[in-house]
Amino acid sequence: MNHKRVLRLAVTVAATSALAAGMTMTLTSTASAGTTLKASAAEKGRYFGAAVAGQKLSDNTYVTILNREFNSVVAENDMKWDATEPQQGRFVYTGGDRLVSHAQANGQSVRGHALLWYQQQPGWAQNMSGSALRSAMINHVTQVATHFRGKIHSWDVVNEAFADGNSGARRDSNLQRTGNDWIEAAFYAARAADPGAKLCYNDYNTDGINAKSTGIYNMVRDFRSRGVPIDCVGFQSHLGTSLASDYQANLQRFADLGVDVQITELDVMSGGNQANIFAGVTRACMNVSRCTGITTWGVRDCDSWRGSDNALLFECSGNKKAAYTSVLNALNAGPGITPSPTTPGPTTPGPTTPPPTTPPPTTPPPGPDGCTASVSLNSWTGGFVASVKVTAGSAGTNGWNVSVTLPGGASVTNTWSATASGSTGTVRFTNVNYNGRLGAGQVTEFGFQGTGSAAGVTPTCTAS
Ligand code: 9MR
Repeated sequence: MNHKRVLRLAVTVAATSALAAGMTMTLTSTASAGTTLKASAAEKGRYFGAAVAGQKLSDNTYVTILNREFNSVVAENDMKWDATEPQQGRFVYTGGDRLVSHAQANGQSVRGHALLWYQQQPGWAQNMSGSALRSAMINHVTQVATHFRGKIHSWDVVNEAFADGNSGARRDSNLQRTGNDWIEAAFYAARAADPGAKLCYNDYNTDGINAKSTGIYNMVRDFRSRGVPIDCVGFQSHLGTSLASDYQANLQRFADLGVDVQITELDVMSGGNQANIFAGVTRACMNVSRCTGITTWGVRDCDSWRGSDNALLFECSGNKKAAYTSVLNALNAGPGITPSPTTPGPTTPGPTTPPPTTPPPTTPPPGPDGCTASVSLNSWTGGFVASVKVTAGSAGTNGWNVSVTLPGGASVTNTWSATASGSTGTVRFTNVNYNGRLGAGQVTEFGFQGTGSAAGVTPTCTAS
């Protein structure tokens, strides 16, 4: 993304310190006793995290602060598509695994960032389009989420898919051009690969109620109403010299949709307001019971992608800044929460497919009655999205196919987590390589989108 750099305000250190000191006095009477960011956040049922650049893990000053202050980490770059699949089908997990090991050794949870993004794609993906890109992208989500299965607290499944400005629309990208349903297809694939991870949509310039955040809000509301497995929304919060007055109200309206919210990439332009803005963001999170954690995008000013903005909580020397104190005080003053389970969407829960690397223990024999299928439709004038649930019978499946006979005039335009043969009349959907093998009674889901009407369709499942 291209953030506009705002001119840094010249403000004396004394003025910044005075602000922080004032805040300390106001809040001490109600403050709890946490003395590190992670302890104070944990007392209130939240995490406090930092983005970690792999090469910094050999810097002692950096690692000392990271382990003392933060109980969550996210890879600044190491889990992105260009890092994890530099050539199609060749997966590299060195950087991501190193961060996960560091986190496990130091009691930190891990955010995954980011399965799909229009930036930092490997060259081969940048050059792809259409159904080839759609399969490659779903395979990427499946493979990476499967590799890190059980180790990730929350995944940024899709990053920065909405346009800046007043349109409230999706951003144009090669991913978007594979069909508007690419985001939900990614969430279904991520859920199937790692059912235990919270699945988030993440974006920037969403720091208040504006056209972009409203576009995202409408997507999340739609996903929740149709049972698309989304659990959380990340607000990056790369901030300038002011904080929108409706920052908290914006978090709250998303939380009211039944998703968790998280501040995922916080950094703030230095200057007179820095400490206040950091505190304002922290207070907003504390005041929203579904705001489960805050991550700063780096540790020290000199670790930040924002270079001379001095946008973080620690000086390069490791000293705590006034902004650090203001965040700590806001954490200590805030109300606590007991993290609640994600409210399931009102329609279908997420699919519970076992990961592709774990086949059922025995090879089930084929049988004509080996599976059943049911469909849930979301229809509008002229189109529909169908979510199909496949349930294996008592013998399990090696593979499956589902036939659907569409009414005249209806046509399939997109399919995810299955391969379609035909697009009109009787359309046959066959499992893809990672969801064909199901143990007895196990369930997987696939979906398709179409034009026309699919009212009344009855899917028939055959196991192989
Ligand atoms: O901090 C990251 C920087 O090291 C990379 O060069 C850059 C590549 O585009 O991405 C930065 O992180 C971005 C994050 O992945 C998504 N939101 C915006 C972040 C800052 O650009």
